[in-house]
Amino acid sequence: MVFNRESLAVYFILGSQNVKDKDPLFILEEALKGGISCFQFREKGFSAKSGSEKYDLARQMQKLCHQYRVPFFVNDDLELAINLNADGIHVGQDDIPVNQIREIAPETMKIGLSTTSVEEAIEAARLGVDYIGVGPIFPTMTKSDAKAPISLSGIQKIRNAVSDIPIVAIGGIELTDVVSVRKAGADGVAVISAISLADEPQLAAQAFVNLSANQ
Ligand code: TZP
Ligand code: MG
Repeated sequence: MVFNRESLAVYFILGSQNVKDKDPLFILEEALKGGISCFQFREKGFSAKSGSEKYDLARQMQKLCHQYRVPFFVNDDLELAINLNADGIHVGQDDIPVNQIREIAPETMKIGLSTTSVEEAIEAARLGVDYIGVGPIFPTMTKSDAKAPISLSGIQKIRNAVSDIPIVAIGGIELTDVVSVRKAGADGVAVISAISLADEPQLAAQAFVNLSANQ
């Protein structure tokens, strides 16, 4: 599966906890039809699946992603990522360190790391991760322990500090933010609720894709 900077354009993230009245697999397929460029399975929180239920959902999501030739990332769970031979793993600052991932995971597995400050971004670049997540940009209802929003100026500061590392911006991003987020220096937007809670997830995804073209 090809993963590069362009893969970050419309990076959709989903777990079963992020849906209301629709099946997560249905939402993912709609988003894929809409043209998302990357996907991350993020099963988190009190209602999150675990064990074989989590594994089965991940496997089905991976299969869908690959039908649409979209890279499949796993959040946090390195064992799951390895068992599925996922295209990538995404970790936060408090998760398994990047150097440890490299010791255990196949060399081809891409690594994404969440950052909220210039210092964290510089360290991530030094570690040579494949991309950094930057945020939260705006307030978000989706992550209960999210840090304070860093706004568009936070993206600019990080972009200036790390030169060319691929950046995906996350946190409270809506359709109307795409152009300004890209202008601030991000290579793409990572979204959960703007697609997962949309009445028509395919149309929402498509709108993100259209707004991201020519950026
Ligand atoms: N990390 C920082 S903000 C966030 C994560 C996982 C949640 C993003 O969700 P939404 O619904 O796009 O604001
Ligand atoms: Mg984490």
